[in-house]
Amino acid sequence: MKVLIISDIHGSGYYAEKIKEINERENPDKIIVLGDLYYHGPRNNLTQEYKPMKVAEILNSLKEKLLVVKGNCDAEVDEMISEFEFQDHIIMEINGKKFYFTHGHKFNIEKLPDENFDVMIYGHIHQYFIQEKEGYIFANPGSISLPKCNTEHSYMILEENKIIIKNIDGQVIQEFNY
Ligand SMILES: [Mn+2]
Repeated sequence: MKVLIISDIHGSGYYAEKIKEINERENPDKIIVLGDLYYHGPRNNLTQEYKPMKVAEILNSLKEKLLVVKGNCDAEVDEMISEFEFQDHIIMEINGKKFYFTHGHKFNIEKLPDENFDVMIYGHIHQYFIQEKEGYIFANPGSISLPKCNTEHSYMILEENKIIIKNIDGQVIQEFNY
């Protein structure tokens, strides 16, 4: 199974359009969005071509393969424009490993949930990384639209036994085999 992971769109119509292009180029079986879909939040600047409705339209067009977890900037009213559910977290077996997907403000590399997992994937910090710690793997796709600390606009691919972070042009930034 090939999975595309996107996080922290924060209302950018421009980068939502990029998600459409990435989906066409990568052709994943599933797309998982790790929260913070429509709003910029009080601490962030407006994203490029700030247009929450356009983000919703593009994500709705991908709903057949889309899974979404709720971020700390996502509101109840968002469900009215979204043709998909916002889940607290997602646990899924992918290519033989148990993955725990969450936004990252509640659980992360510093704070583990009660549930068992092999790999935790979360967004929220807007900086990509892949790291092993105490027998677990932790990884973050970064933010597609609002990268922080001079990182690139990025996304993640899970394929076979690989976790791959790519920039929006599809160039590999970091790759990890488990
Ligand atoms: Mn965010």
